[in-house]
Amino acid sequence: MKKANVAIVGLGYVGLPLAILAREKGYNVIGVTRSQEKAKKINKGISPYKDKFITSSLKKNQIFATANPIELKDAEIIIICVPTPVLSKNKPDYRPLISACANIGRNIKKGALVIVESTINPGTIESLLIPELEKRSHMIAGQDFLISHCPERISPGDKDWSIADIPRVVGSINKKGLEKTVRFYQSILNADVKSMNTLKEAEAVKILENSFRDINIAFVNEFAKSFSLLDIDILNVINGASTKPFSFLAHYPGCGVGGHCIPIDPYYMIAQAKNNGFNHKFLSLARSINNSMPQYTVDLLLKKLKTINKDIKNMRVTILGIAYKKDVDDFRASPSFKIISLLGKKGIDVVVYDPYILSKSTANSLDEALKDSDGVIIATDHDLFRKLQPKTFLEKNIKIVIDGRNCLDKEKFIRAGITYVGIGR
Ligand code: SAJ
Repeated sequence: MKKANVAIVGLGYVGLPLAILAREKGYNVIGVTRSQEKAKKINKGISPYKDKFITSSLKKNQIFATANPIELKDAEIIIICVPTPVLSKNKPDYRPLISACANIGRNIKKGALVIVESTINPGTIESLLIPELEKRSHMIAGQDFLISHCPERISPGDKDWSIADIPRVVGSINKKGLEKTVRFYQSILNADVKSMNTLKEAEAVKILENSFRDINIAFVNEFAKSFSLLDIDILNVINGASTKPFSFLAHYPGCGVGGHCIPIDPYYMIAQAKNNGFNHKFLSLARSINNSMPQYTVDLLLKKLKTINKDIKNMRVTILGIAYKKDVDDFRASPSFKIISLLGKKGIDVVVYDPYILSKSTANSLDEALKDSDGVIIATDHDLFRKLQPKTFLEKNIKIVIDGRNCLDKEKFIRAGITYVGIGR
């Protein structure tokens, strides 16, 4: 059976792996991106960002990328994977999504199925996206075109969970849309596809699951602050609690919560609920706890730097890690930036190094980054940093290490005479 023409709108960390997977499964795939340069790279089989899966797969599964939305005209399935960030004051920014819907509306063919993967608030498709699509296409949703929501679930850089293995949920405008959407995902995934009763339920699933993660991280971050005053190592306690085979799910304290999902999605719900007269106190509190972790980490360092008989303005500090999580080159909402800014405000000379994110404003090597440093903060637990040994610091005469990701061997560093401080350990 001829496989449908599938168009993926948005070729970032979500859209590109999906485009490759659909191509792998035999669909004719067009990738639509705003960036001509990104389209050119992808058409040459070059991944626009560092990701081993993408780089190797693009060569085997060539997709056609374009910056011209008119190429959507032959697509039977159009999947929207554009970012849904927040504006200042953490208000949802739906502009990329509205713009994508406008482009789709102008080019969509009758009978097409639109699937939204971007993370959105419950009710957004009905209240915002369908009106935009109908206005631009002069068609009627549910009749002339179908629309569904299948919230993206991707864990960038996660070797254990590739996009094809992660179960999904689907909600749609009607039964026909639901069946068509479920069939499509069943044809590309090796995982279950669960049908939700409504679009809103599908939209709510993602917001709930990511808010769940954010509050759990805040929970352990608060315990980390409290346990550190009792000289209790929270990592050992979490490992102890993890022996409970039910109703405990380990999360880990750190110098902050970054990325394009976890620190963003709760703000979507907070804003939407506020419009409906409900105040998500718990989500807001969790967000403020997680947002306090960069300052908490810097305070740990400043306290130790005071033991050095040197004017703080003549000090140099090394930040190891810019990426928001290990072994990726994605730095969106990374707590590292807040840490760098807080230290800069103290007049401290800050040197940054991240093997995945090299630029003219960062050191080009670990050796260069550690030179003449008075103290180090590990802000990302890249494998390279997890393997660091005390001697690497001692040979540079660095005696203060703040482990913002609790990824080093604490006892070994303390035995080597290094002042080691973790987050809650
Ligand atoms: N973090 C902690 N403590 C934790 C876990 C994470 O401080 O216990 C921090 C990380 O350092 C990072 C941020 O939170 O800065 C986000 O980490 P993440 O592992 O949640 O990474 P993401 O943003 O790639 O999350 C994705 C999400 N997937 C989708 O939104 C579809 C999330 O729902 C997944 O739970 C997560 O991957 C995952 O499980 O890996």
